[in-house]
Amino acid sequence: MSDIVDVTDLYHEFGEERLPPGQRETSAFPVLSKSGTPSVAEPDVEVWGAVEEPTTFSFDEFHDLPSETQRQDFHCVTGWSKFDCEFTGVTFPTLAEAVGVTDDAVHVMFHAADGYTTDLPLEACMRRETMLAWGFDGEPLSADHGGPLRVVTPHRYAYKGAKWVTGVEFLTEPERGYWEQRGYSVTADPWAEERYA
Ligand SMILES: Nc1nc2c(c(=O)[nH]1)N[C@H]1C(S)=C(S)[C@@H](COP(=O)(O)O)O[C@H]1N2
Ligand SMILES: [Mo]
Repeated sequence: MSDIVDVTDLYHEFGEERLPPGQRETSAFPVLSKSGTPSVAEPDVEVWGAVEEPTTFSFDEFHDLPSETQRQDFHCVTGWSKFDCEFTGVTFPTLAEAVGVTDDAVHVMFHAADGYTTDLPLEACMRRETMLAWGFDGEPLSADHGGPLRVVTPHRYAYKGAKWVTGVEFLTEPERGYWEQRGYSVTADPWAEERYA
């Protein structure tokens, strides 16, 4: 894998240290799922809402969009951070460009095969490091970590990254996802320790 885009320095925008406050670094990659690993073969990715071209991508069509590999950090709200993860996939701005986001879009809801949802303001998504990833460290992303396709958000706590993602909904009004309805932060900036709302 050549030409890895290193975004591990993005913390400069948010804080002093690469490791956000209250986090400890781990080399392991724990699995956190609300209800186990669903069996997902090759999901369609449906994109709808405030877009010019609502589109359902087959996994192959999605895979054919322009993609890249990034070196990223991963921060779980329960207190662990894993540095230097290599994720391969489609950046959120690339997806947004493909469907044509309309001017009234302000928020995004991600939908997943296990019923999980998570929401973010549009501007937190429209960043290169928000990716829909199918590869991890040069291999297909494993099922436990959200394979075939998951979202990663290295600038936000990792609950913003829906595993087994099946849908991206552009919203004209904010709505709350699974953990956000249960008291977790909508914005979820790790350097501001935005864990709870
Ligand atoms: N579909 C789905 N995505 C999910 C979750 C989940 O339960 N279901 N858990 C979230 C949480 S709380 C975290 S910390 C990360 C964990 O990703 P990992 O299991 O690859 O470490 O996935 C997030 N995405
Ligand atoms: Mo989490």
